[in-house]
Amino acid sequence: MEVGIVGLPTVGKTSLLAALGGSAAAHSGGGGQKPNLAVAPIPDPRLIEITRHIQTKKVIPATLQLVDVPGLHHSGGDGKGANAFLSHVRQVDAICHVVRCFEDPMVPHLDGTVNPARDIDAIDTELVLADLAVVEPAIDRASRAARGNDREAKSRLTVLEKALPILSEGLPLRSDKDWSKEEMHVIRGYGLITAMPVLYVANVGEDDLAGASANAQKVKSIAEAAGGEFVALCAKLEAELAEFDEAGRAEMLESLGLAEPAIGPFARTLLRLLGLTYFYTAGEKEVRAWIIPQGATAPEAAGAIHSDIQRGFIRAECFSVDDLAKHRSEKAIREAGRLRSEGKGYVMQDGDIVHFLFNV
Ligand SMILES: Nc1nc2c(ncn2[C@@H]2O[C@H](COP(=O)(O)OP(=O)(O)O)[C@@H](O)[C@H]2O)c(=O)[nH]1
Ligand SMILES: [Mg+2]
Repeated sequence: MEVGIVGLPTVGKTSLLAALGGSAAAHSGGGGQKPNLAVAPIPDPRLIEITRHIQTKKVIPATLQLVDVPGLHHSGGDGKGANAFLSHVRQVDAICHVVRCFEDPMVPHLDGTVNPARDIDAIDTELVLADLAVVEPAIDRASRAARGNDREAKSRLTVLEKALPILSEGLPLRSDKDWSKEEMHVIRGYGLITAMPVLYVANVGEDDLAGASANAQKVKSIAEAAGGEFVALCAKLEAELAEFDEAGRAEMLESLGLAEPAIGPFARTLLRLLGLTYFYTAGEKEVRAWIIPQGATAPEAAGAIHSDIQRGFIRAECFSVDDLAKHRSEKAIREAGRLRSEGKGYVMQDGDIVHFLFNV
């Protein structure tokens, strides 16, 4: 799962990347002119539960890939300034829009004051312009190709011509809820950012960790109106937390009254936004978490591991993490009649632990 982080300069994007991806990410940047990358393991209590009962050599959590896009700011209207940076987020699964809510005289805001609604509008405008800068020339190309009776170009053109008036009105493509699956496929092919699901992050001060301030609540209501998700966190504090060892982190979390580092709620919210869910494989060699779309069938889940396993799928032997917690071993699960044998049509359930039987 890949996420592109956008927002105005100095709102806390790099701090967030460092917080979520661990301290190593914090120092990979420099000047804020190049995109920073981080891979964040997603904490998962169920992985811990599984390894309490199944001895293994290696535990592999699912990961979140983060790309931090620097320097988005009023480009002067043509979207081209933003475009150079945004090329790095055209293939991500979701956008994380960081909004400054914290007050700090040591970190002057580019526009003088902290104003979430104004900032969100500025970035949204940049993103719409950046998509327009893709759609307009694409329409020219597609219409030329369509004249040559290229069927595929014709259907692309139809989608682009539906997108153009939305963007021309200054609206994100996701504001139209009626895109079909085929249309979304075309849109994804062009990497149009305003069609991607969006998670708004209110970067709050240390005195507002719950996100109760007027500023944070403003972000929340904008997120809801846009059909997006919302998380409040303090990026600076989280980045500091990431520097601690486990014991220090636990102590600091407790003193702050926080249940867990922000990567937990951040990742869970993203999974919900994207309609994703987990399954697990568990054996002597490794215990591993996999992310799949909700509603994926057993062969589709197998395909997340390897296309060969999907192609040669015979059946899936499944039990749930809850079964394992209750019966404590695979043998006991089998004896209790809780080991299921599922076929091609089986729809994966969140928290299934699976052995795939296949034939290539
Ligand atoms: N007080 C406070 N400062 C923050 C917070 N988040 C980031 N900062 C500071 O704001 C400055 C800019 O942050 P940075 O992450 O580099 O912003 P970026 O330009 O969006 O990548 C840095 O000095 C951070 O320490 C926060 O939640 N509270
Ligand atoms: Mg930065």
